[in-house]
Amino acid sequence: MQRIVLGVISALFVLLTPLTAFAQEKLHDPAAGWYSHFNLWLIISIVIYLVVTIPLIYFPFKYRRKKTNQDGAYIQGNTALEILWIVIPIIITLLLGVQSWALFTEYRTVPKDAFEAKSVAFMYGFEMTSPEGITTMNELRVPVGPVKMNLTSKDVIHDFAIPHFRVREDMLPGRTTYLWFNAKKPGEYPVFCSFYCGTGHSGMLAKVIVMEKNDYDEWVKKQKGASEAAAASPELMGKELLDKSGCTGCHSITGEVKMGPSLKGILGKKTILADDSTVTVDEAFIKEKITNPEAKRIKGFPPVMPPTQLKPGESEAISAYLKTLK
Ligand code: HEC
Ligand SMILES: [Cu+2]
Repeated sequence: MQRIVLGVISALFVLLTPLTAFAQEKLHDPAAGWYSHFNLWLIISIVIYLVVTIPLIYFPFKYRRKKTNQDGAYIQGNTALEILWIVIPIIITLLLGVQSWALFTEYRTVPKDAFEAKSVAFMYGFEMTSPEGITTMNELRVPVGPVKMNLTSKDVIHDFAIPHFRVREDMLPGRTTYLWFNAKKPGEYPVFCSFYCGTGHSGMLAKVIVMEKNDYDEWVKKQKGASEAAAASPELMGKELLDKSGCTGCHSITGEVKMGPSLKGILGKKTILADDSTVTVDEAFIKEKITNPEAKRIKGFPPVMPPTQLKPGESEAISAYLKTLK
């Protein structure tokens, strides 16, 4: 009997060791590690399911009472079986534990040469900053390769999730968290907020755009050129501010109504406030609306516009740009 037990245990080890080794080798990419991890759990779960379910169905037929007053067999226990069903689960649990730990470590250990970007969440959007200091809204461009994201939040708890890369991490006000992923193929990958954060939560959509290294470098050059041009012209600076401050996530400049009213032709327009009074939109109103949106809510829209802190001259630049939108 002992021989059988020992035989089964060593067979299990022989079977399972290559599996962990295989998983280890693929772990350079957390997403790939996640696949082998998932598959291992799936295989083990199916085996356990069958080991339990097949006898469960078969035994009631095989050992059913065949004559009335038939006595059941008197079974006192089976040492070998008991050892087996203690030892095998221990081995399986240890194996899954070691695997999980290895995968967790992979998720937390960022490769040294990783591209390092930053995202700050707010109600409702993601501000992204590239290592070169270029800020974009709800859109992050990265070159092919490992990417580390430093994450934080301006207001409430959000969560940065990229399903394609099998990563997600909470974004907490007052604390910086991180995640990393291996962006292997150029393309666009959706980003979601996966922590319910308020009425605009479902609209917190962004994307990671993975580019070839030289395409990325070219994009960086172009952005730098654009911000130099913007510094020379308030209209251009206003346009850039509108994108950078997240306004365009909620406001179109084309007349289309998104989360908030369109900003097209807004200057000089009469607007109805939540208390049914009417105001004419001028530069002072726009400045107040940006820094303290609470004060004058517009009728017919949810009161979700967040306050934005502006540097001197920025509100004037935004108004200058809005004037150009006829
Ligand atoms: C989360 C979405 C959101 C963001 C971000 C946002 N707004 Fe708004 N905005 C709204 C909504 C909704 C309203 C209407 C309700 C209200 O007054 O709060 C509004 C109203 C306005 C109005 C008044 C419009 C009118 O018809 O009179 C202006 C001007 C405005 N926003 C400018 C901005 C600017 C500039 C920014 C960027 C600094 C910005 N908003 C950012 C949602 C947003
Ligand atoms: Cu959110």
